[in-house]
Amino acid sequence: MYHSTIQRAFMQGVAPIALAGLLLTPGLGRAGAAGPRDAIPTIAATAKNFVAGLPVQLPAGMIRFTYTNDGGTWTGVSLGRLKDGVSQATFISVLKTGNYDKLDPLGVPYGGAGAGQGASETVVVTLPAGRYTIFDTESGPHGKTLYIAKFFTVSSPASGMMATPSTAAAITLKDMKFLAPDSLPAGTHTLKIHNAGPSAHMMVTGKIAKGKTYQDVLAYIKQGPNAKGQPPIDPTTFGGFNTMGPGQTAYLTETFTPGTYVMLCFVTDKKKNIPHVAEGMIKKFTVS
Ligand SMILES: [Cu+2]
Repeated sequence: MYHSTIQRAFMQGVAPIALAGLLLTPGLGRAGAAGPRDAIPTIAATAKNFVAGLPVQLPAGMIRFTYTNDGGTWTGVSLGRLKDGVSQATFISVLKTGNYDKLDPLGVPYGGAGAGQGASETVVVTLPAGRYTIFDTESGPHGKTLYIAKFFTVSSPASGMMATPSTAAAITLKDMKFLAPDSLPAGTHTLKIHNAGPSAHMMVTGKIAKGKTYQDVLAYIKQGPNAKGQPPIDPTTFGGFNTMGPGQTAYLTETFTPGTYVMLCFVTDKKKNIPHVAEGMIKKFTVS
C-alpha cells in the first residue's frame, strides 16, 4: 500500500528514524481542553515506541495521530484497513517482505505520518468501521527487513460531532499530479488533502538541501531506486502524508521553514511498473 524502493533510496538520508512509537491517548483530546475539536481521539506515535498503548478499539470518524521522530527505529506510521477475510498473520507475512506493493490486495491505505529527525507532525484521518493495522518497515542490517504492526478495530457509532480542522491550504492528489499552491508562508500549518483518484496516492514533502536545486531533485529521481549519492533533500525536513485511497480526505499539520520544497508521490503505477513521481507527480513550492 505504501512506499516503494525508490522512495527508500530517496529518503535514505532520513534514517535512523524510529518508527514512532505511537503512544495512544485513549482518552481523546487534551485533558481539560474544551471545544468540539478536542472530541477527536488522539494517538501519539514515536520513533522509539511506535504506538505503545494503542487502544484495541476506536470509534468511527476522525482520529488524530501525532508522530514524533525521537530517533528510534521507525520512520513513520502507515494505516490500512484490512479486507474481510485477511488475517493479521497474513498481513504480517506479507509485511515481512518489505514490499509494500504486495500489501495492495490485502486492504485499503488510510494514510499515516512521518517526520524528519527531531521533528513531529500531526495527521487527522477519517476511519469508517472495520479492522485496521498501523505498521512500518525499515531496512535492517544485512538486507533484513525490520517490521512492526499493530491492529485495532474501528466501530460504529461514531464518537459524536467533531469540528473539521481549520486549514491554511487545500491540496488535491490526482493521476498524476498535485493541485497545490505554489507558495506557503513559513510556520506550522494544517493542510487539507484530498485524493481525487482514481489511484491511491501519497504526498511526501521535503526541503531541497542547501546548494541544491529542483533540477538536482529531478536528476536524482531519474536514476531510479539505485540512485547514487545523498538525495538533494534536507533529511530533517521530511514530512507529508502516507498512501491514501481514492476519495479520502485527511488533514496534515506540519512545520515549514523558509526555502524551496517539493511534494512527491512514490506509489507504484502497476501498469507501467514505475513510481508516480516518474510520471510527473512532483511539485515544487516555496516557503517564505
Ligand atoms: Cu501518486
